[in-house]
Amino acid sequence: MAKKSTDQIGVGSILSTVSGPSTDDSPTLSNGNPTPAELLLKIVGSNELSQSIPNNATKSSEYGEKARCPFTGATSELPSPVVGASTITETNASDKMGSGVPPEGENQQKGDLDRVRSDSTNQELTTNQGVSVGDNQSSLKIGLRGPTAMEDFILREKLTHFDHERIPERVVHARGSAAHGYFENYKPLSKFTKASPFEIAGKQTPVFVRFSTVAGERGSADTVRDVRGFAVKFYTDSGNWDLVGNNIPVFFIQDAMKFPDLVHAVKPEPNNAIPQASSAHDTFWDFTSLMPESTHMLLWQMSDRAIPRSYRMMQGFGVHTFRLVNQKNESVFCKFHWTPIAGTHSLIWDEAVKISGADPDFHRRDLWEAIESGNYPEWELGLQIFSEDEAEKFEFDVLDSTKIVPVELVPIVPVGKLVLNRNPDNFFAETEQVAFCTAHIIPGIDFTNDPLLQGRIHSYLDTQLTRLGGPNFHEIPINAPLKEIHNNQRDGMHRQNIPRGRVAYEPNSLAGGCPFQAGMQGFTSFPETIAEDKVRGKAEKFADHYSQATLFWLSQTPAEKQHIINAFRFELTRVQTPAIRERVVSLLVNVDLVLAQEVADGLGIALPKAAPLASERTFPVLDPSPALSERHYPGDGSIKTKRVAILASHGVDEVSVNTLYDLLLSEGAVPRIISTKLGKLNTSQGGKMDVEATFETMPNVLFDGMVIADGKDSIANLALDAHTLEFLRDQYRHCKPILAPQLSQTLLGQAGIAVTLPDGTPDAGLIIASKDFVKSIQNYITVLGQPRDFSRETDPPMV
Ligand code: HDE
Repeated sequence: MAKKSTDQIGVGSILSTVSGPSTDDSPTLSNGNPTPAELLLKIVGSNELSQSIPNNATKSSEYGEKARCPFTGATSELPSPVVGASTITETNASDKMGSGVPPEGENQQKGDLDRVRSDSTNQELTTNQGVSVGDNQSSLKIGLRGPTAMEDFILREKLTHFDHERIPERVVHARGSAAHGYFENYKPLSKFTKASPFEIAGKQTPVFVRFSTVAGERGSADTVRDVRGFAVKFYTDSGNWDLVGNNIPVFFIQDAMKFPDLVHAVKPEPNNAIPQASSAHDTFWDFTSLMPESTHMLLWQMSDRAIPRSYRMMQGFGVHTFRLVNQKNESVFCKFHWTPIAGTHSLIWDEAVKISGADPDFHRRDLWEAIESGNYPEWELGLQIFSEDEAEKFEFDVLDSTKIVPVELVPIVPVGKLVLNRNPDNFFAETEQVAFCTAHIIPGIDFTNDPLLQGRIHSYLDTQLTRLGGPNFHEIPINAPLKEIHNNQRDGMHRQNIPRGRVAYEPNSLAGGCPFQAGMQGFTSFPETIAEDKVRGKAEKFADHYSQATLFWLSQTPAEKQHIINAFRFELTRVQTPAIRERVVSLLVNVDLVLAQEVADGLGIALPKAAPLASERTFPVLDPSPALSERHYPGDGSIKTKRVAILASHGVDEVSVNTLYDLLLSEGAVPRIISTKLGKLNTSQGGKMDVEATFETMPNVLFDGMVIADGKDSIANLALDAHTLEFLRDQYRHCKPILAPQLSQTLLGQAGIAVTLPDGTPDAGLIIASKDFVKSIQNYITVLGQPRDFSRETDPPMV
């Protein structure tokens, strides 16, 4: 190598960003040379680093058999931190730039929500640029009565921001409510999965859970008849895992290709945008009656499952068959089940309709209030685990989302519990901006070839691009994983992360090969063997459209069956086209003749012929499965969070009400004194009692139970307000427990309420207080803690 005339030759190249010296010899900086030493270090170091990776050593592993076990990317240590810097000026610190300390190997954007929570206590009002606002009352005008000045940047900023406050709502599941909490694992599941939440006994993984209705718009009522979404985001230490399920274990369709059709059919009709949040219209039933695979789901949707009492009281299901994969890369199939500790409870249709008017936020409020009051909702997670060989032998296809795996075939193994213990700070920032995605899985969980699931893997990420405005929605704090993000994805709308260095590709030598691929430590797809033709179609077993619908029907209690009949009658009566009604009943003929006949009678039509079957094969009729009835999950008998109305007026007996109130409160219920208007009631003892809510603001449907307060005058006064009778009638009709004093029997009679059931047997839910009032209350509390007893029901209702 020729000797350079001066050691400083080459410094010019260091000072320039174009071209460089033709040799590896680094120049030396002599005293007085103004070139920063770091720049030399960076340039020289980069060359050294690049030399240390002379070629792509692992390239050959991408091919053939070797590709089955992805390699860990080759890396090389940086000779000095400055080599990885974007700029040597990074150490020039400021309040804005931060400390100037290189965040080597770290993504500081990670972490909990503390980094973005804000509070304005004792703070001045500012603009979005942080400028203190002197006057937030008036715009800047030319004279007190003059026009507004264009230069009023404060007004303009405020209005502009306001003008853009809305984002598109979710295409489906627009209406929802969410809460934070954790999942706690019972014991290691390493035999089946390496998924980190299931690694260790007692391990807690933070979660954010959003419940939703499907069809309604963002402002629609909570208690409509609909499927409920049950979406869980696990912030695991190996990245985010989203289990985006429903409260019904099956779905309407078998293939993602039909999802837009289904949703267009159920959403408000496109010509007049009617009806809101309801399947009771022609297009929904037109579509489903032509899609016999939806029959099973339709039975669930017409059952009480579609009008839950509370988000806290519904099951959740992953719906699809998923895979679990263990460290040895062995895989089993799996179905996910969430079972509420409070039991599975529903509303009655008449009640649900009235709640929609009385409190459209019924479920949102219920979830919020339960968490605020420390009654943290809990579910147990259970898994049905089975092998591919077992699945092959089932009469149905486990890749068909219109089918369940009966628990009689594969039992549910409890693996952990979910607890929701924290309400969000801000609805928009958290509940609205959370982006669930079925493609968010972690090592240990994998997909199956369920064609519905396969389509979802695409759709959830795609939809966020419109809804959240670009590909960086993962940076929105509620969506950001707790695990650090390191990749070469760059730019896009609303980018917040500031990646350090000049390298945004892989392989590279200039960043020492980083970030490097994780190889077998990272996510690897289960190597399922598939050798098939490319074809549009479905497997033969998918053509069984009715046997599980029949199974569901036969597994219901008589009252549940009646509710299903009534729901079909209601929905189809709202349908205007007789041919559609008839076609729906023709599907039901294939499910059960009693069901079909009852629905046909309800519609005033003759029983149509059965809809043609899609397959010649005969599918087995399965024995009823009690686990499919809601009554199988009565809950723990507690009355925690149950709302109890105590109807009172002037002349109320203060002593018995105090006893009642205290006992209910001590059991965790929420008693409220209800009367005609707010204010104080004169008690029969000469005291005063506060009214807490009125008949108008909290009508009967908002309570789980009611008590008529004792006191002769109070009862007489209540009888003068027709709301009382309405209250009583609906509580009775909706099969809710009533505690009534001896003196109120005339009032009960006025409301048309008999003390015995329609069949003449005693009514366990109507407790006439005995002399031992405490015992009566205790009886009442026991009944209130049970699922509703439907024995009062008649069709049509007599009260
Ligand atoms: Fe969804 N679904 N879905 N879905 N889904 C969405 O994603 C979609 C399906 C479910 O609280 C959307 O972020 C397709 C089954 C829940 O934010 C969208 C198909 C199940 C939520 C979408 C299905 C669900 C959604 C709308 C058939 C139960 C709310 C906004 C291939 C297992 C999540 C969004 C939340 C939301 C697409 C079928 C549950 C458009 C294409 C089956 C709980 O991406």
